[in-house]
Amino acid sequence: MAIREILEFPDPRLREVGEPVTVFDDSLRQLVEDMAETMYDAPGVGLAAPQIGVSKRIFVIDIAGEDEPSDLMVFINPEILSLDGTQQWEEGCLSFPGATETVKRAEHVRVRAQDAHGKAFELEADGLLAVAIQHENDHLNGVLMIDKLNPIKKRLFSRKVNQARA
Ligand code: GNR
Ligand code: NI
Repeated sequence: MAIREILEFPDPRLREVGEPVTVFDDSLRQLVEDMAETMYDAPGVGLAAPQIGVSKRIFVIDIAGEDEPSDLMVFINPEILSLDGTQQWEEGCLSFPGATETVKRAEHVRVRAQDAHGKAFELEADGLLAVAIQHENDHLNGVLMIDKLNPIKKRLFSRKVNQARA
């Protein structure tokens, strides 16, 4: 187990499109464990492999509250099957530390993915879980939350990111 360094915007590795996972072996499961440990340490509700410099189609999510037992979800080679409705959520991203902004996304998502053993599953989500799935899936395509903002919010968000760094 190891905590990995989280890359920050504008690291160009955050813009790469992740490669599908083809081998489900112990080294993959070690990588997933490192991702979970890094996410819990941050702490964050999700983490995508490109955020630790691994250009693969893998993300982890845990939206359990502070007083709830942890509930790690692992998504490998995810495919979004459907998106419905809209919702706005105040989002943060570990690659933009110290800043949040409201992002418009689908309210309801259906996703198919594989677990760390290669077993396929399907999931329907709404609320924060749906937001997190869309946010993490975007990372696998080199898309970041700043790309989802209109020009005014983008300006505000950039200022908050720079202030948090100063
Ligand atoms: O920790 C995180 N919080 C969060 C809050 C609202 C919507 C999405 C997220 S994901 C983020 C962690 C992260 O950067 N994942 O890529
Ligand atoms: Ni993020």
